[in-house]
Amino acid sequence: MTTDTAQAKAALRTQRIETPSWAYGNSGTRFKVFAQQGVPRTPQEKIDDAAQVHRYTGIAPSVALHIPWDKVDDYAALAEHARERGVQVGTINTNVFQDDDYMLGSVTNPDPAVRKKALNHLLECVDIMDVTGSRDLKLWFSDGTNYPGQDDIRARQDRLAEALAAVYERLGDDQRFLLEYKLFEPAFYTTDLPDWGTSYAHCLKLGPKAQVVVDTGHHAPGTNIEFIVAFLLREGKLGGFDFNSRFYADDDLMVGAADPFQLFRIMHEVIQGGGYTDEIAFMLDQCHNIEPKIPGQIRSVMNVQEATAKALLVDVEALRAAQKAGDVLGANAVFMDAYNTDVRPLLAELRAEMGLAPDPMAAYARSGYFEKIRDGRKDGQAAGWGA
Ligand code: LRH
Ligand code: MN
Ligand code: MN
Repeated sequence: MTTDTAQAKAALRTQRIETPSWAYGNSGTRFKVFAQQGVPRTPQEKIDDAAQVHRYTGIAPSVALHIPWDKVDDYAALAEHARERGVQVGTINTNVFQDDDYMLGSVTNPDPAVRKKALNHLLECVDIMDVTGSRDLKLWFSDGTNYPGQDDIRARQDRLAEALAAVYERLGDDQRFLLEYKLFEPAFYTTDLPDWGTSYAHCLKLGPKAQVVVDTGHHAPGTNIEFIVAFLLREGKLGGFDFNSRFYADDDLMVGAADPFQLFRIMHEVIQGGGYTDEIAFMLDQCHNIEPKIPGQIRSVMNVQEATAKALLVDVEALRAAQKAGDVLGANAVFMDAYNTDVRPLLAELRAEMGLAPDPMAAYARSGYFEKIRDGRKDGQAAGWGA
């Protein structure tokens, strides 16, 4: 390993990972939501919990909101609350999937009144961004059909394009939207934005403020996600990630839990493709159904950090030389060498240099914060996924 660890550490100091407000609230599957002790009762308390993740990792300084799950009367005050806790409000996530009106779709619904309602919500979310100072609007649509013949596939694309153009128009100079795709669920026959190519085509037509976001749980099993990342970065169309991991479908498990090697391969493409910058939003999109939530987020942030550290340790010079020489096994060995490096001592050292405890999980456990919220938040249960 000839790569300078000081260089890797300097790069790791600049890393920023955004945690999602909904990870802190109760969540579950469609079979059962298991309520946990001490979960936040308000958006403010979700931000308080997110601030704990930043406090112990040092690299999670913003929290994404989901509207209306995090609806408040005064977003300026909410942003101020975040600043007081040492974090910022980040991406604003839209929600046009939890209203009876959206049974047959939101912006692609055959009924123009429903389309209008959905579009109004998206535009209201941009109003919120103006107040919170958020740069990114995340758009995910549950739109699609369950049965062949149910609706016109091309007409739905037209309706989608029309709504996206209206949102694009509304964006300020320093704002962008990130367009998310997902293979299936809740629609099972067609999904109106099923893959990166569809998202890319819509974004390309609109311009630079429309970018694709890759949710790592939204692909068919076996999909080569790092190829998608490499391609989108090359085209200047990768806006960010929703990180999580999956064994089967959109499992929303902790990133790096199911397949840490995949996460390493993705981070390798990010770094080599020039995507290790603030221009790319590195977000978590997860639920902690059976594990405690704040430690679940801390562990996830650490998993991304570990994969990043390994990717930063790839001896790129040796890799390029082997690739150029057609040395298949040599190139693969350089790659695997970095992946197989135990970066935990390096990260512990980095944290000490940053004035943090070397083991964020242990430091949080010792802090007494959980006992405080368990005892203090007794009168109510927070809105989270499915609220
Ligand atoms: C959809 C999704 C999208 C939503 C979030 C709660 O599966 O990934 O990003 O906003 O889950
Ligand atoms: Mn997502
Ligand atoms: Mn998802």
